[in-house]
Amino acid sequence: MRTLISFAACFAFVLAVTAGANAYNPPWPSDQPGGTRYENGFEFTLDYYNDSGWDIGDANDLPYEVWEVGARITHDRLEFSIWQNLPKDGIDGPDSYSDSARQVPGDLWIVVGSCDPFAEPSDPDGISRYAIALTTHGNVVEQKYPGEVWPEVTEGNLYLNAEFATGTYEEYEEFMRDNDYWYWPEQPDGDFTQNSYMTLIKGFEEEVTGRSGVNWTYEPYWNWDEDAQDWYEEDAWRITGWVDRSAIGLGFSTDFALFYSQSCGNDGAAHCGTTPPIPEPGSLFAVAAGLLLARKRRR
Ligand SMILES: [Ca+2]
Ligand SMILES: [Ca+2]
Ligand SMILES: [Ca+2]
Repeated sequence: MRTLISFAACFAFVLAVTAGANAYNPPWPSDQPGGTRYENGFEFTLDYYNDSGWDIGDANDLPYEVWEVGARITHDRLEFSIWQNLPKDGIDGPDSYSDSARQVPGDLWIVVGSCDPFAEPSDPDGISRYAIALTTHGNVVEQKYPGEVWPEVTEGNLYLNAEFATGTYEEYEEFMRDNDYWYWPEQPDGDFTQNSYMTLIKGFEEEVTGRSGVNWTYEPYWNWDEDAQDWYEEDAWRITGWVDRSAIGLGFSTDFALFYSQSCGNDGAAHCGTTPPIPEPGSLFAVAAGLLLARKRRR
């Protein structure tokens, strides 16, 4: 029963487009996923479009979709940007457990010390994992976690040793694979019947305030319509924010990974980056010498 309901929800789109060949072969960017886009010093990793459901119910002609996740490294901060389409308050639609459930955005997961967004925290390997609450929420996917009471988290705050919930819908990967649809990234559990992406914070050891922040902006995304062979604007929300590098131990020449998925856990998107190396003393000297020279010339 769960399977049937979930197909009616997140997978309704698959039934609608199965007849069309190459439904996931947009002309641009042809190198999704793993393609890169640059904007204002940000580097974005492009996810597939439409590796998630659309038409999640007649009332909401809206897919569960994530298009890209990216980062910009400044001296003090890691800044992030996520382009996806759920509004902050979420929307009502069916899921595997109920005809009407609230689907909400997930939280941001940050792995420091590895490019693998699913790397387990490990002291000897210098890998740690952090979460930033992208919305203020508590126990929002209670259908999957009956009886559990999650602590409330606050939009923009940083959480240490956070526990993650996984997706609400089941068998997404299996269905996509069996129907030759693409999705990315691979989930880490090797189980094609469970949506094991990290979605929402469901517990934590420590809450850190004032070291991170989140901002939501309505910003349409250009999507490709395979049937019409043309671009169209999709309702979308962009989530941007920042975290102090020192708050997450993100030093020089260090790999990090960002991961985001909505509460249904179907479409996930990941980005890997590396922070710049320690500036060499020689280059600092050159900068200092240049400044002195400039001052001397101005005199
Ligand atoms: Ca996607
Ligand atoms: Ca899985
Ligand atoms: Ca994806």
